[in-house]
Amino acid sequence: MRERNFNFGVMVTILACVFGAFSGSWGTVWADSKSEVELIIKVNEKGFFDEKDRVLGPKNPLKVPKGSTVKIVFVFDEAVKSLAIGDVHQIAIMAEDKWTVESDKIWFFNRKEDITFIAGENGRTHYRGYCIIDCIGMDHLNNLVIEVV
Ligand SMILES: [Cu+2]
Repeated sequence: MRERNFNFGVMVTILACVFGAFSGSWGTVWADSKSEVELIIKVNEKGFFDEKDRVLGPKNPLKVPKGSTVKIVFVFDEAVKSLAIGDVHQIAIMAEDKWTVESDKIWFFNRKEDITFIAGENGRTHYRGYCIIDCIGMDHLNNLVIEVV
């Protein structure tokens, strides 16, 4: 009887571990909206735009909840008729303490890249996004603003 109970305990522990591993890998599905934020940002020679084509910048900052995992998907959005269709962009996000994360390059044949970070980690309150490649739109791709709220 004792041994049975012991085995049952082990089984529960194993199940708990398996469940824990699964819930971890399915975190994106189960997480509530506050802990995970996904933003899609279009990048073109005119600047950074949200999904509704509103220009993003100091007058229209992105706001992300403190402590949330923020995934930003940068999408290459140059018009086919524009010279900038041949451009390459690579976006860096820098916090006020100079902590930086960079996307991989986006261009005509690789249109989407994402970055992920924890909003407000180490007391950070805001981030700035800019293209680190000399491109046609470089004067407009220098002031994406992300505020931690
Ligand atoms: Cu660029």
